[in-house]
Amino acid sequence: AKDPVRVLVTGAAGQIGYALVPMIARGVMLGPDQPVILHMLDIPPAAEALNGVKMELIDAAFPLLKGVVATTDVSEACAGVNVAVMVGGFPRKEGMERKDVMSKNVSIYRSQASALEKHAAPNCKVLVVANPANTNALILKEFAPSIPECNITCLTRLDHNRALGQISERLDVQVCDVKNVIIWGNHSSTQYPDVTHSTVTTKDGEKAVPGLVNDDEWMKGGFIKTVQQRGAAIIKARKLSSALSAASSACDHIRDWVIGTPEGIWVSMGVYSDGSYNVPPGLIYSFPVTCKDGKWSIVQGLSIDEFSRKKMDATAIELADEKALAYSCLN
Ligand code: NAX
Repeated sequence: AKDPVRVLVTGAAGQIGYALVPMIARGVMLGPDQPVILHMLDIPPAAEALNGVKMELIDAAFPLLKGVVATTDVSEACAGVNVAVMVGGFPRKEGMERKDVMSKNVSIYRSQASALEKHAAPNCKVLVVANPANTNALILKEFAPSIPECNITCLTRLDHNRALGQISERLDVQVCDVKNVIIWGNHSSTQYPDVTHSTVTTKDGEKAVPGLVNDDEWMKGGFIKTVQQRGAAIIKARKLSSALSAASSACDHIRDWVIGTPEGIWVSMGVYSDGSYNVPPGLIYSFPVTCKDGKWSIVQGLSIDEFSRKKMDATAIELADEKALAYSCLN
């Protein structure tokens, strides 16, 4: 039998946490033969609720679940973890300035970076979900210099999956037959969902999505907007933000990273830019990646048209601006 993998979920008493921990305990994230030990962190006001989640995990009698740590102590939460999913953060409340929210999250991600650096297993893989996801991941990277930068990522897989979903609905094809959409940039409304290179598997082979859709106005307008604004649409409908889709996408992100992407398929991940596609280095930016042997690499050589270039640059500018704001909160 395999040794258990320790998976940290921060903000585990929250909405996404409640959807995510049972998925992890069922093997959705790391596979049906991989035992796990869940480490759940939340803050003291949520300690009782967190303990309730622990009780439910015990009650569900998951065969793969070999232990549960539920704590409000960051060091204890990070001890020996192999995977860290950072869902905890400070939400934007009505009337709050952008800078105030940033400042709260910078201080959270700064201290959790140090705790991971000190206590996590070497080679721990980190996924930041909490918003502003890209910039929280960047702060985490800056304050955990001993964690290899390739181990620090943020979630744009939900946006990626939303794009697959929209194409599938539009073309009335199975979502599993749609592939290779791209989310470029920030997990925010400036993200650029790009279908230029995506294809659909049909009985007559692979067909390019732009040709099948054959509606430039939709691809450059309605489609992009729907994906960008999907989070807001969910809030409007549910009076709560996306949770099950976020949790499921976080599992997809880690699973593909650890186990590898299928041949011929790429996915979107927020990773530290190396300057590929002329995206400024020093930002956590969402790129198309393939994964193998536990490592991601950016898909190279895709053609970028003028429309795409503009969108990719605009979201990079927003990220540079967020980075500057985050740094201004450090003093
Ligand atoms: P909730 O408010 O339900 O849960 C957040 C939890 O984090 C709470 O239990 C809170 O007590 C805890 N928390 C706060 N500060 C903490 C700290 N310092 N250490 C540990 N835990 C702490 O929010 P939820 O709906 O679960 O969303 C969580 C985060 O995901 C938010 O920042 C949200 O904006 C972000 N999202 C990111 C998405 C993505 O695709 N990257 C999509 C979904 C979601 O909107």
